[in-house]
Amino acid sequence: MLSRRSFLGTATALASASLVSGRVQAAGIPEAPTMDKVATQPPLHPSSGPEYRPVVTLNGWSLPWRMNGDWKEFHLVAEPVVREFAEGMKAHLWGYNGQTPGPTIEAVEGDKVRIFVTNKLPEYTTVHWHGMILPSGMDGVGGLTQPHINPGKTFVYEFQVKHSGTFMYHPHADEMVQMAMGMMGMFVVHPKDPGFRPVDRDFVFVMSSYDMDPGTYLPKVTEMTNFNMWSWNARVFPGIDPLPVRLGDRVRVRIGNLTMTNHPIHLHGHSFSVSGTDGGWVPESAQWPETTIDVPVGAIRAFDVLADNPGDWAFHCHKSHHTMNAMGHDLRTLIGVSKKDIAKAVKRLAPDSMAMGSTGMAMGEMEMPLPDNTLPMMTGSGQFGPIEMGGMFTVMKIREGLGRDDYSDPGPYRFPKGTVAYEIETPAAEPPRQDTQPNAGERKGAKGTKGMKGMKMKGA
Ligand SMILES: [Cu+2]
Repeated sequence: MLSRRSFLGTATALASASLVSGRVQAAGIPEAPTMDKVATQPPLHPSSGPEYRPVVTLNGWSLPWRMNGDWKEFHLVAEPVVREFAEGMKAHLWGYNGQTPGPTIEAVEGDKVRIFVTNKLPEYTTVHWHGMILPSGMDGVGGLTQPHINPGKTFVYEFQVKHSGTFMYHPHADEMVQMAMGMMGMFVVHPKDPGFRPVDRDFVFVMSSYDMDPGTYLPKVTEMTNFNMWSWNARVFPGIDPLPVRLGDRVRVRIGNLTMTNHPIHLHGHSFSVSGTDGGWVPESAQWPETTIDVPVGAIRAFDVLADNPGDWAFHCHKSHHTMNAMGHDLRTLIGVSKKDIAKAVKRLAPDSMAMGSTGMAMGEMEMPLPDNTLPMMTGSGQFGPIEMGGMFTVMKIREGLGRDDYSDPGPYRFPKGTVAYEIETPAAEPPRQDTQPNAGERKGAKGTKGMKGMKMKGA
């Protein structure tokens, strides 16, 4: 039973707390929406508070909120989730509100946000608001700026978002494990002035990496460098949705990096400018043209591009191992090695086995038999054949006449007649060799040509 003194003490503490921060009591916890679809969800237009043009999270969604006085209230639930990287492979991870990454939080410069965080993980956690300028006690560093959020408990973060830009959230508690398990999300703060660098389409995603042996369901959380699943919003090609864009749209792409290495992200067919980082907006006078932007670890890069070139444009990490899936790792290079005899012997022991690599690794239409719950190292097909990609790869599809908020896949590009690279009948002349005898070039050249053709291994 409360004594009069402790009641008064509590009441005074509550009154002063509410004066300082507008602190709410447990009765007022807003509901926590969840998402079970892996497809990119349509933009969440604001139903209250200031107007803005919302972002679209690649293979993700934005978290709905409620207004409580002049506070925007969100509710994140940290919990175990199952995430499908692409059809055929699921991972048992940790995330927020049903998914990893967690939903994108959107607010407007000047908003007062109150974010409830409920912990349904088997260990304690916190949430750090990466890049946000806020009071130290709201920074979410377990032990340093707050007590940890124990399993079953709910904490409240309250702060005013003072700067527009692109930020992230992730735990600052058992960080190595929790981030390796997928605990992360993006936080976008829109400018108060809707006329500040407006765009027609605004995409956002966070990059994460995992080390998962083929056939397993859990990432190795102590891995430091040797990852084999390179994901955008915990999806890998061909599981990453395309970015549909209307011809002539001004497009922004915001990319966070919570992997353990940098990623040079490359867009084909366009020149873009880097418009922002997690530190804020890059002044226009300081921007320069790029086609690849390196996104460092623990950082965000946003670029703006005018989509003035119609077509299907590859959009990917330029580290070629990052556009491969798990099966592409720890293999010997066997180009030039004849494996005919050994292949026969191995086939007797393992009839599903396939000797490959003697001429390169292009597999054409062939698919190798796989263990359960893994993905081919390179896969996917387009209108002209195999795309042979995995990991951090998708396509920006620029088309005439898409609806303003239409993010459905417009299908393969219909190339205007005469605009696609084509084969000619006449064989090219042999290049002169400087280090061979007059007639040796003929012999070696003929062999070389055959070898190059063999690289494709079609029907081999
Ligand atoms: Cu990469």
